[in-house]
Amino acid sequence: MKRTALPWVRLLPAAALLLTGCHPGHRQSALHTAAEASGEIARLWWAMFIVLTASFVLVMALTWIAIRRRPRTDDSPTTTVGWQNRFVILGGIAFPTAVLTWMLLDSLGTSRALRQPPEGLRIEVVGYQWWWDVRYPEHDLAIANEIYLPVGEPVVIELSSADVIHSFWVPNLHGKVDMLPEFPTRIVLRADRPGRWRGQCAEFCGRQHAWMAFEVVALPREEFDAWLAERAAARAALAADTPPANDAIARGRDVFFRESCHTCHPVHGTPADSLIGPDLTHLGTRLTLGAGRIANTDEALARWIADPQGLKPGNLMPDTPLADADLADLVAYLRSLR
Ligand code: HEC
Ligand SMILES: [Cu+2]
Repeated sequence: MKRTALPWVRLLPAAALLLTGCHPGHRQSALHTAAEASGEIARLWWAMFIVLTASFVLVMALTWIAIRRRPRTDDSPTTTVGWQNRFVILGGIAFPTAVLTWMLLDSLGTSRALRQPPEGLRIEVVGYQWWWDVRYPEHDLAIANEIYLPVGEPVVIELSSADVIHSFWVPNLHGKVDMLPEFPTRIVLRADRPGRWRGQCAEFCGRQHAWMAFEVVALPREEFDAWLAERAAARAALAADTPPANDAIARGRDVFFRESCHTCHPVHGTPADSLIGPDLTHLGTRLTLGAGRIANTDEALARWIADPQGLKPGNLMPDTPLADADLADLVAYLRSLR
């Protein structure tokens, strides 16, 4: 039989697919860890990867040898000899038992190491199709699709869902935890260093599951406190009904109420308080729009308001056709909410 030249070439498409996981930023990777918990998980992963790869290579080598052996002739003896029995007992029973027992014990040990007392800053995260409501109850603060936390301190994230089952996952910091409609769960995160990572819903939850992402930003304590203080000052200004900085913003606020945006989106200090969509009180500081769909810029925001269904088909915000001037004013208003 003629051998195909370079059979390895056929493996290239598969290798290329695998390589798509090698994003240079490693902002969403369980192997580029920035916390003790994710470090434990990565260690277990590597240990299993190495031991199981070695077992796989060994089994394949033995299979290869068996295939290549000269076939028995009919009159060869069929009784097994001592060394063959020992080989089956060691290789077929003792070795797999040892490997599986080690895997079980190491996994249990890792789970234990991941258990943390629920002490520290409290943050509530509620999953919605297809975005994340994020609240700091001790600071009367509500944002969406991003979580700011202080470096080096445990942060207790209390998880639940407003509709279907979602799953909270920031691979650089920790494992996955399900978010269930009527049964609160929690996870304790502790980032070892400042940074920005990407989280992702890890439980298929409907059409836009893939665009149910969020950002985690870990700041040194002083910067985190400054971030909280800036948000509190912005809310105080809204609550005091401070006049808008310019006419466009004032007109934009009117558009917001005229176009019924307030029937779904809360804004602090205004009559808008129904939580069907994300809280927009601090929208101007948001890193992304649409749970990671696009970066938050003036142009992107205008695009989102005019055509959320084009950007994220099936999401629960309707398209709102607006005159150009109204749209520009509305963008000015929303971007002024810092
Ligand atoms: C029927 C309820 C509803 C109405 C009305 C509505 N929205 Fe939304 N809006 C949503 C939902 C739900 C989302 C989240 C979509 C997603 O990411 O899956 C959203 C997302 C957004 C976002 C992105 C927020 C973020 O943090 O990513 C902005 C900005 C926004 N809406 C502005 C508006 C404006 C301005 C109006 C009025 C023209 C409006 N919305 C009307 C439900 C609504
Ligand atoms: Cu989800």
